[in-house]
Amino acid sequence: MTTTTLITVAPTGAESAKADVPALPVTLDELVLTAKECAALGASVIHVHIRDEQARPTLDLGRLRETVTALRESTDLIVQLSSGGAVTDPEADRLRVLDAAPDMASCTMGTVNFGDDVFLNRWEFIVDLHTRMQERGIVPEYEIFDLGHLAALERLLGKHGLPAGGHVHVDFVMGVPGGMPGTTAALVACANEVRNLPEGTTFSATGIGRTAIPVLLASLSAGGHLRVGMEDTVTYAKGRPVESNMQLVARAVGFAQLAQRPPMTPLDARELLGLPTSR
Ligand code: KMH
Ligand code: ZN
Repeated sequence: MTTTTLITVAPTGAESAKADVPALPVTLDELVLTAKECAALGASVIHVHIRDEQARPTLDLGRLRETVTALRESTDLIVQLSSGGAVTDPEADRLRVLDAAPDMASCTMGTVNFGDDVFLNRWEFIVDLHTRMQERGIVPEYEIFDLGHLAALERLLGKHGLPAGGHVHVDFVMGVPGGMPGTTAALVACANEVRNLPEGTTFSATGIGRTAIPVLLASLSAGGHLRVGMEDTVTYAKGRPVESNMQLVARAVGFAQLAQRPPMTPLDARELLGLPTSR
């Protein structure tokens, strides 16, 4: 079992409105400040969704480029852009995210009901994302919302080869209404399925809403890594809104230390994920 923990912060997402969640970082300045704070606590990867002037989700390429540059200038975090965007984003815009040349991008491994919406990820689209990332040296994080998405990943790698860098890393996104539940049993089922993927495949996990803590504990005990942040959780405890992403990262770091698997440095995370060790 790995002796350290890769901690990813997902600070913003595309689902919460700033009006409902005032602590959500939506401007570039807010995002950079959050990134610095979370890096200081022990995060090594940042999963990024951006917002426009009105704080609405956007995949505007100019803003994405500016965001990648600003995060690189101010932190040594691994910058992972979301190619998932919002459920309303067209495929062409989601593919264009790669033009912002991040270190990593997400790649969701199948369609899933997403609350009252559908998060559409057609097979051809997944293949397109995967192969474009291979060509450009962008390392994917394969997002797994359901057990079948792992079977789809096995098929993808079998037909189209390993990702850039040669290492496979997946993230279990658990507890989305319409996806797999955020339970220990579901996490163990996924961890078992990971054994069918290339040797050395690593996983992180995040639990949406109230599944955050059970998923975090289950992932640590199963040898997995952690993703936390206000994209996934806006309530810290019953009746207590999250005050900042720092609060969630600090909690994850605390649990990781209790598990005697302290946070991984960004440099170690780069080595683990198959990224170049310098930019
Ligand atoms: N916002 C969700 C529809 C990703 O970032 O790749 C998709 C999502 C996954 O958050
Ligand atoms: Zn996301």
